Amino acid sequence: MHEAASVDTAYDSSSVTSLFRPAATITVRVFEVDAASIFLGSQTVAIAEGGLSKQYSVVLGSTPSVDVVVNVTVPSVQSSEVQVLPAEVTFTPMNWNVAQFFVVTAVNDDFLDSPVVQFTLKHAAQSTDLAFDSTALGSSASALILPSDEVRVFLFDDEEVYI
Ligand SMILES: [Ca+2]
Ligand SMILES: [Ca+2]
Repeated sequence: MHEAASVDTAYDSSSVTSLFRPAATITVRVFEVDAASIFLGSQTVAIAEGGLSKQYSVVLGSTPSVDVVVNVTVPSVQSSEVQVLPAEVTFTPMNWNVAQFFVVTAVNDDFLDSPVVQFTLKHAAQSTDLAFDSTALGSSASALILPSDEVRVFLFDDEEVYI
């Protein structure tokens, strides 16, 4: 009885209304589905020693909230065979839909490496807008850079083949 009386006292007190204050309501947070995307304009590039440079475009598919840096990585074993400039391009919330370009040039050495060498340029993006950050996306990063984060390079040698 004593305990019941105590409960009754609580229900009869002025604190009753405080139990149903707006603080007891549920807060619902809706996260916008961000269709962040980055498009590369080519999947393959063919270059030759002594030949012209080739370029391919990169552009964002949606507006980032802050700057996005897209970089390109040349395989280390090919770093003396090919030059890709610039190493990175920066998109801002203002110029995100204006294409920028990576320029690929074969280094004209005096050695016969192989009649044609194939390798892959890898691309990644960094931003504090995490929807545009390859590292932050982890396994979902493959959906960020489209149609693929790789550009295949065919590098033709111009040295004579002596038999
Ligand atoms: Ca050469
Ligand atoms: Ca060569």
